Amino acid sequence: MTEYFPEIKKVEYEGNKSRKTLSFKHYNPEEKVGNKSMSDHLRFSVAYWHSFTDRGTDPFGAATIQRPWDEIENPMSKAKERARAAFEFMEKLGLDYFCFHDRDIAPPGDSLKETNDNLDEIVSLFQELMEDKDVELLWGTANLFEHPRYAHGAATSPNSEVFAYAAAQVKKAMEVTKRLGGSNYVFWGGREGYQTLLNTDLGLEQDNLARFLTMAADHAERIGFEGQLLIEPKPMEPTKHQYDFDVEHLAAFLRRYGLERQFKANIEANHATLAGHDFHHELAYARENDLLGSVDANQGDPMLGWDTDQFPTNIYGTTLAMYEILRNNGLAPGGLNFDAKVRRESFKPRDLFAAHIAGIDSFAFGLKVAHRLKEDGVLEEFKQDRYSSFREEVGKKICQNETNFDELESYVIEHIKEPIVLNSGRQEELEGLLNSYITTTN
Ligand code: XLS
Ligand code: NI
Ligand code: NI
Repeated sequence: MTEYFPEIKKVEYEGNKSRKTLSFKHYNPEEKVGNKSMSDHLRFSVAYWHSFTDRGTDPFGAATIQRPWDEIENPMSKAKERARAAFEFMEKLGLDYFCFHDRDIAPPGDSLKETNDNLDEIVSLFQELMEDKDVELLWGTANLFEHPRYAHGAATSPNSEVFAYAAAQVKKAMEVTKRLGGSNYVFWGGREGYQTLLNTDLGLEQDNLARFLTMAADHAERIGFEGQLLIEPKPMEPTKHQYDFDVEHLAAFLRRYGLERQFKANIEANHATLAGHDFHHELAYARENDLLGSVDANQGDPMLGWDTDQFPTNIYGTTLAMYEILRNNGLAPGGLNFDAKVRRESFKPRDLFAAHIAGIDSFAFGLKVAHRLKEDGVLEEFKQDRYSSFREEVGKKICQNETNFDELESYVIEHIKEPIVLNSGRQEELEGLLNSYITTTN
């Protein structure tokens, strides 16, 4: 059997004293953190598009990425070799899951029928490889943004034939996701939005998006797909304004169209920052709204204003993310998908391994810190105390919806002595405390 990455051996856990770059310092899959193993907490997944299909082009430059299947000309043979190499990669890293778009894994044909046949052939190979390498599918999705037919959008295109084509494409993508035993199915509406309101019927586009998602949920039920349906918010890029701007917009949209029970959110760190939030905010907001389904784990560059999709290495960020995820009782059936790509200057296969190792270790480290923080209960205790006035007297009445403005006015006149005494927010003290948890050896 061909070995595609002979220079890389199986990546092992060596502990945090090791300086061997291609080893895990923190991720020890079987090690228990609380009552679950690290691999059960983290459910890491590789993103097929960035890691195996992307070529490292940018608006100014050609492909730079070097991969063992580069020289193969025939598109189907190339797709097969790429798949075999991808599964070797996952096995060597001990990754349990992967995610894909329909068009990442198989080349398009001249008609939808031919395209679907190509997809089916590759999916059969995936079935074999998944069994052989013990890897599962976290989620599948359809690429509804690359082909020129989607220039004006897919479900929100002004052209009804494009809507129909997108529906047919999603139908097939859901069916192959089911065939591969996918735990989730994702909708990311990169072109579901607008560039200018001068040419856009906002009301019809939003209604059509809801119609599309309703049909998709119905289809999932009809074919017996039991996975979780996820929508991935992103405020912009490629479209100027995208309808699933952030979790809050998504929550309002789902409730407006009665879809809140069928869908959850797939939250991407770099999309949160593009929306002017931090990752922590989006996770917390989703958790509070019972929408936290899965995570696209990456990070942006604070100096650059776009979706740079870098591997997550900021341990402060991964700690806070894992804190929210633990408070959510984990992500399953969702997981942590590395929707991240190596820089185009990091073009060797070794870079792809090193990038995943850095991301995996950053989240494993964050998990361990977050677990201690949660067990000790320091932040939650502080919050309990901060809001304690809502558990007694007038505060209790407010929370039990048992008062009104008239009564509150009388309460102020009769009982409140000014100035009202406030407690300090103690932000810096808490930040120092968080740092002390991060710097305590894991
Ligand atoms: C793009 C998105 C995309 C989705 C899947 O910014 O992150 O990669 O995750 O279509
Ligand atoms: Ni993503
Ligand atoms: Ni993204």
